[in-house]
Amino acid sequence: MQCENSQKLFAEALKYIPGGVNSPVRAFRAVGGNPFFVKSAAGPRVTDVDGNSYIDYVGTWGPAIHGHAFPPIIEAVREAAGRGTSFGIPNPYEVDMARWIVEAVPSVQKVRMCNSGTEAVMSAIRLARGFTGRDKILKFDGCYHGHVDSLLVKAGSGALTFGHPDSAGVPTSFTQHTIVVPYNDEAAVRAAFDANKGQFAGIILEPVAGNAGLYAPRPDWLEFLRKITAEQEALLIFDEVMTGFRLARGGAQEVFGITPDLSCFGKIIGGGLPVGAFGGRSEIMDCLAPLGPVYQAGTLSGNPLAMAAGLAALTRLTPSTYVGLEQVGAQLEAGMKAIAKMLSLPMTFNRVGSMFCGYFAEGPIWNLTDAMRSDRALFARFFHGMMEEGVYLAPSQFEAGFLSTAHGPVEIEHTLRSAEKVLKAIRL
Ligand code: HOZ
Repeated sequence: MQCENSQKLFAEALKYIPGGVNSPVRAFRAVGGNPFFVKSAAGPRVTDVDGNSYIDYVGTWGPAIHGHAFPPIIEAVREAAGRGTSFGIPNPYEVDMARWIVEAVPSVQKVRMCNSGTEAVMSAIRLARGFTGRDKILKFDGCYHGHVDSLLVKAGSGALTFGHPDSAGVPTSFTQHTIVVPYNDEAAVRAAFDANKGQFAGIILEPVAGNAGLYAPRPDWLEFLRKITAEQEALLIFDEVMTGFRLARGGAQEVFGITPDLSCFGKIIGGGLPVGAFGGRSEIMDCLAPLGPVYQAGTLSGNPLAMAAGLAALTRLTPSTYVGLEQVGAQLEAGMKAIAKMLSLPMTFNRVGSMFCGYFAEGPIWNLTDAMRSDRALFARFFHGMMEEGVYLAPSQFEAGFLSTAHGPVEIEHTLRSAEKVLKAIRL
């Protein structure tokens, strides 16, 4: 495989950018080697600056639900850009976006736009504290909610991949109000509430945990969290930055039938442009400035390009989108499980709709401790073997894979053929 141009760019990037990347998850340090540089992307594929083309399961870490360079998004951005790229004054797209989200997600009566998932979560936490007058937040190990200071405690994603789940640079006093317990563990949540009576502003979680690989909520887990937060007058905050509009039009909360108090969004709602949003019941959202005392702001919030791109993406999501994604996901899952069985490989393939992760470990995998059992050296060999076959997975065991409407039977068959070949070659 030719990689001269990518290597040259990476050497240059290393001179000016820490680690050569603008977000750690793009680095290949957990699997070895160097990242490639993208020249272009279309549909289910990315093409690098050396001309190698890959079926892409990163999907820009979630936003690309329609595949890359989706024509309606490109057109919408072009049209919006022609009228100006930012105003710092309200624009009509913001109203359309807010209405669209409120109509799609019944728990959201009002929504505020911001510029990233991190900002959405940071703001939702501040709002929960302002609304309840309490400081403590309960989170789960392996869940990642962006690089918010107070939530970089036993965090997933790059923080976990690169061995810093509790980031340096965050004063202990910033995290003293963050209590962390294992995902899918009711007893631990009960004990945390008992030990901190009347002090929790809320619980924040990914309703499907997608930042330590992927694990689903156990049956009744989300119902339990809804019940205990209501009893304890704490808020239930769903981080749907990944799952929102991906698992269903109304996100994971629609799939599992739960009504959170606050929800955080990002990724898909920006159509690939920088975006975030958080929303919930009016009585909570109206605590935000300028109506209330909780301050939150942003020069580029509601940016017309991001709103136009996001609306182009959201308005193309139909019931058949999710039926199609489920079919493709089921084909991938069945194929991967059959290969593991045929090769007697200890492998667990977790999938919820169009999000998935294969662990090199016996299942079930319900939390971070389970996920940590995966053979990461084997994953690294699998990752590079798949790249050789023209399939790009996230360069870490602790990330979810994403399917798009542009992935079809052709891509899945190629992926399965490649996986069988690579696994046969590297199996222990
Ligand atoms: N949630 C994404 C990965 N788990 C974030 C991507 C990034 O950190 O760049």
